[in-house]
Amino acid sequence: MKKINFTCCIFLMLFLGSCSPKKKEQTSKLPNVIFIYVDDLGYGDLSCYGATAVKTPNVDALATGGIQFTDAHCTASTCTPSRFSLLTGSYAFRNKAAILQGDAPLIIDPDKETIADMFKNAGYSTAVIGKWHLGLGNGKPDWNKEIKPGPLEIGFDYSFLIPATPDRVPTVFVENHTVVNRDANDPIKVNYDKRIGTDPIGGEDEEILKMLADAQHSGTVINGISRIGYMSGGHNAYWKDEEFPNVLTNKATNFIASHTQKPFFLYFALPDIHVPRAPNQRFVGSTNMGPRGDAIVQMDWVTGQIMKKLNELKIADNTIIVFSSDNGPVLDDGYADQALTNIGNHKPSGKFKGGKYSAYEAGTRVPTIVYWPNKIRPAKNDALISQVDFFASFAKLIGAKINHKETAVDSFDMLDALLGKSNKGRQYLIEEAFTMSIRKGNWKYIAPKMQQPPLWLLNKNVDSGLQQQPQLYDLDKDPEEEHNLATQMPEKTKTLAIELAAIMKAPNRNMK
Ligand code: NG6
Ligand code: CA
Repeated sequence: MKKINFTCCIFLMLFLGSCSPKKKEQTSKLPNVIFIYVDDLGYGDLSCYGATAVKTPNVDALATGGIQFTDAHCTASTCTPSRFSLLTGSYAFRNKAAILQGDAPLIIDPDKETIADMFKNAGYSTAVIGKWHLGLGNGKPDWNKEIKPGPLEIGFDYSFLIPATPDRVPTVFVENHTVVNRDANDPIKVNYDKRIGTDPIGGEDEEILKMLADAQHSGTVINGISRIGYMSGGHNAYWKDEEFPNVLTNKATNFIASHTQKPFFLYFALPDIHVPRAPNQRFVGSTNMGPRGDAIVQMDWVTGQIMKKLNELKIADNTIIVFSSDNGPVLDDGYADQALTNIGNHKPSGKFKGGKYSAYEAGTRVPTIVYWPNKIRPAKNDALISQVDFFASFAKLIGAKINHKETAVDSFDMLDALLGKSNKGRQYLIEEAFTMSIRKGNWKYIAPKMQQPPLWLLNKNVDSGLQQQPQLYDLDKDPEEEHNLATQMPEKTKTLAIELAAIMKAPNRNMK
């Protein structure tokens, strides 16, 4: 049973009234909430976070008009766990959520309340548009029939999905329970173990490929790009990667435009700047960094289109935008797309170490902006914030009550920090990679290796931060995590190891 109580309107009117006395006429309505969730965008990838090799004017406008966080984190340095935490308010390691294949089952229990349920129960229309990667159905779904459970069973009224990642089959959109443009005469089959069908695969004929790929990405070739996994059939349903910005932006702006009467929650999960990076022609060449840089510009354009639509509809003042990323940056993620060779002076991780897959700071410290025009005073904020807290924080905002014994067990109310009324964040924050880390103020402890990373990662030029020894860093003095103080400061190391173990063992509401 999904239990929800809420005392929304009276609370909200009082709350909003206190935020902005001049705008009382708009406060009778709960604010719309949009999460713009970018894929693999690093701390240093936006001009508002210091990038100069790429210009991101639309996201920069959110930053200068909103709260720009300097120490906000997704929960993990890969996608599935971070998304799991964002939607459930609980850490993914409790559910052993790891990167999923495209035919994995839904990993969120439909009986558990999600952030989408929370909004829906408070009267919101809810939608997810874009990259899902949390599994669909009960495993190996039949893509030619109704596919469920999925987002509609966990609180979303509408969904339009890239089912897993753009580099994984099936390369088709799923709208609500159905593959878009499915064709009974050309049934879709998906297989992650062996080649199926007669379509070409990577490594056979370079001529047909838009870019070369590594062995894992050399499955079925679709739209000139070889993918992870094999599929046959569904030719009418194939997406065109270059059209993602148009297709997804249209879906998002249509959803917004048709929900102006009632508050809405839109989880807009962009496939940029994940591989395969195949930006639309109009963004090609807009940076000197090749497709990865151009994909950042494309992502910025998409963000601008959302803003444009909100302004056109005159609902921008009643809409909160949360902009962030699901994990840190990666250059080579399987395709030869010039990301490494054309990087020049650009620093995707900013001044931090690591990136996607890594236990170091840039694995989870990601650009994070909260924008609510005329309601919050623009500022930078250095509070320690985790995306796992969005659930409890937005519950507070809209007056929804959470029973933390079973719902959003790791989520704390950080609303004051998110709205820039305070710069007090968490005392403790967990970072998940192939090991676990804990932040406490300026201190960071990285536990010795807990999992064997996949072979392909070991062969890559990625420092995943895994060591046999504990690591301790003072991020105030050493934000680059170069000087391991664990041997020098055994007591501090031990205390943090014990505190990490305590949070990992069970949710601890006293360790905020
Ligand atoms: C990895 C893929 C990588 C990417 C990642 C998921 C290989 C060698 N690499 O397994 O390309 O798809 O999974 O990225 O297969 S994420 O952002 O969705 O977590
Ligand atoms: Ca990602």
